[in-house]
Amino acid sequence: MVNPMEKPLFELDKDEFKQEIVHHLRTTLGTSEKKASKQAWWMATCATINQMLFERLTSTQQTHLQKDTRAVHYFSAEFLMGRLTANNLHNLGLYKTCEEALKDLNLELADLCEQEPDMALGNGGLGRLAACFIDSLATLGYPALGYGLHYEHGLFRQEIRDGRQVERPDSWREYGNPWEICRPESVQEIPLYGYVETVFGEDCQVRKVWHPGRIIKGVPWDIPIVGFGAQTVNILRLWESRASNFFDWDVFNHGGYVDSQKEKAEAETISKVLYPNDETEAGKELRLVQQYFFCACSLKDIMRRYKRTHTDFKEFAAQIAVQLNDTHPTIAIPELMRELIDEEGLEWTEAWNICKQVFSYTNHTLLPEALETWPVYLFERVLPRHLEIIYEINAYFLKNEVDAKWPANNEIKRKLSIIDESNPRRVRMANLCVITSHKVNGVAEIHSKLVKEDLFPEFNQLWPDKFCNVTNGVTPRRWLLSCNQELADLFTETVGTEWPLNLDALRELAKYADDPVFQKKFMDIKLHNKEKLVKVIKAETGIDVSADAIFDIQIKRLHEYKRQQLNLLHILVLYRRLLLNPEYDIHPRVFIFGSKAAPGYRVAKDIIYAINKVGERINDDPRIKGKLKVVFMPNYRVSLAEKLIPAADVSEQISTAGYEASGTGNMKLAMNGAITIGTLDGANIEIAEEVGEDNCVIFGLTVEEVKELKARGYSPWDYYYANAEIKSALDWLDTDYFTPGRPGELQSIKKSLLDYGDTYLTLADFASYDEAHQRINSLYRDKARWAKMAIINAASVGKFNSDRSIQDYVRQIWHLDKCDIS
Ligand code: GL9
Repeated sequence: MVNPMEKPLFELDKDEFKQEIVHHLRTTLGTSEKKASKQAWWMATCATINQMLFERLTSTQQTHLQKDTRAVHYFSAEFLMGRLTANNLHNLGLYKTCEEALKDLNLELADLCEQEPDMALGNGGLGRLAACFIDSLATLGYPALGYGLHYEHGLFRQEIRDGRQVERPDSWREYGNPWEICRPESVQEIPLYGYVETVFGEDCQVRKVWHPGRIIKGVPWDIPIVGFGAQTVNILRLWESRASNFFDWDVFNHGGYVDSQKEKAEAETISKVLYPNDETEAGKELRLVQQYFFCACSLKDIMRRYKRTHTDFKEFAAQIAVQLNDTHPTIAIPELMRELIDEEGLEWTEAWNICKQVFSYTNHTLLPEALETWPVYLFERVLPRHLEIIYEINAYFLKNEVDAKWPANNEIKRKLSIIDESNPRRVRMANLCVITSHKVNGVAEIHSKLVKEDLFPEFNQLWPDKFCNVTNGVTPRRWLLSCNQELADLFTETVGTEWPLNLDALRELAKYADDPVFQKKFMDIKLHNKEKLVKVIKAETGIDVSADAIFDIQIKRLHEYKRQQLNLLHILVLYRRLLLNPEYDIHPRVFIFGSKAAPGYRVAKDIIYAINKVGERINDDPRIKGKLKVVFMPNYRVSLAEKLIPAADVSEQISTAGYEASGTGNMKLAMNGAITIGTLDGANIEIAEEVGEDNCVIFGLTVEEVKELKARGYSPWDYYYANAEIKSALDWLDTDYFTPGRPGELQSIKKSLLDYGDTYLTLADFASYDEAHQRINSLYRDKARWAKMAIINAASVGKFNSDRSIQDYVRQIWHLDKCDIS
């Protein structure tokens, strides 16, 4: 069916599209129709798409320059883009044209799209949020640039061997990537290491001169970001590190060819790999160097652009907004100070005033282990001049702000200081962010409240207007239009073509929530998506599952606070019930997991192992007659999420209240008609408000109750002894029932839940979680009731469009104007 929302934006019809693809196959790829591999056909298709993309890219960049627009610069160590082919086609309005052109060539577009490796330059929610945000910025027509790192290897590929996670390198650009453009004309040189000299000028002024020990070259790669409707094409600029020619020649001329190669390898290490840690600070020198490298390149790039139309810095803050995506790019603050003072000759106060207006900071987590701090000695060695600047900012802040408000209060000073005075002394990046930024936002209502009240209460007293909330969102173009085309077509038929831009338009669907004809259409699509997933599961894991079962999905990074172990414990209890009572009445259920663990996070990896081992036993047990299946999908990533989400009946959002800042998978699943089983945490709270408490299943302790229980003194043993099912399930893990001949292999999970105190209150929430699952079971059996809930979910999540998030940022923080592209 031709999608009626697709207005042809370019006068390229099917036959011309076809000709262009063949043309590129021959001239760009150097092959022929007879010999071409699928990969070559995919590349030729991308080259054709690029023809149209580049035209728009050029006109956008020219217009922004001509109109001298204010722009936001989104600084992020991660951009989890996934695949771009289908998305670019949808946003250009050319998906169906391309699909038909390829059909004429006996090719399937969807099949060619599978050739594209994911661009996995991020760990999880934080990186994917950045990707959704740059899509929305382009869609809404705001001048914006994404700035980040061009990692040669993105997040590791996960293999499962005998149930265990094994990390393999990801090589997303091994055979070239058609979406990136190298820009050698905008290369930057970045200093590192060395020492600082104090110089007294003729005017008796003291100047600081940094003599770096090394210079690294930063090479920019641009990824065009097409907005939906393709008016604006912005860029994502990613920096790759190389050895600077200057240093190479020096060593080379002294006969040091081998040394020069070493230098080259060292320089290239900087952008080699993405750190795979999610919500934990790595604390490694290379990580600090990565952060500095991309921030310094980006700021120099901003300066270069600014200077095309300005001769002084009076307009700088009016033209430039920089958003710091978490503390990872904090080093941009002292770097801009250094540029303005040391390189451009501004006065300290002048530079500081500019920084305060330019920067704003998004906090993404309250977990203490995620708050970045760097040892002072490391800073001193890698970035000596920046340390001096930080000391100066700190002294100024403690004297003029802290001492003015709390005179002679050393305790508060110690707490708010950028320097943590313990041994070794450390630089607190979050404090530097809060002190400098004009706005600090959390990512969901509850999270923003906790940022103010629990994380930064004194800063909030100092500057109450600084703190605000911007609830996260996701782009409905990727997470509905592109990944669930049948449902998208049904929505377009029902409410018209506007919903990918104005997701609130889906509210109309609620009118049909009780209509049996519409319910059937909706649920038939869900069934079809489940049938497609059944095949993927079989191909990836060899496990047979039935599309008639409830597909219950938990997909997210593995972390104890996200509580995959709670899901597992419940599966064990269900399994036991079925063994004890073969008549135990439940609707068949498939529990599906997708998750990567940080390579150094032992318990997380043990949980993956346990899920796989418990799954093997359950899936092979004829006694339970297929009522229960457990599937662990290897290598969870964006492109796999696009297959799982449209097929989900139940969305597991079960973090301990107060720990998940927002979550964004929760939004994508609800958008595709899954019912949330969730705690009152992060954006779950706002989702429940939007869809109504009748249309989701809420359980567990609230933030307040979690705090109270912890204050009272929580003992997991109480629950272990009081609840016989919990006890039996946990004791089972000590046996060799799931790991025949190797007892004790699953012990660490029981230990973490009992001996180590169950930090995330898994056992405390178990009974409530179990009861919630029984509600799910009975709701599902009422087919009409379930269909109605699913429809209302899809109809009610307009708020979680990332376009709305971006409008909130614009209104509260960036103050940008839209720019029409002629
Ligand atoms: C996270 C939070 O944990 C999520 O709850 C939130 O939705 C996202 C986006 O705001 O940010 N913070 C964080 O460090 N990660 C998140 O997912 N982890 C990474 O992706 C590295």
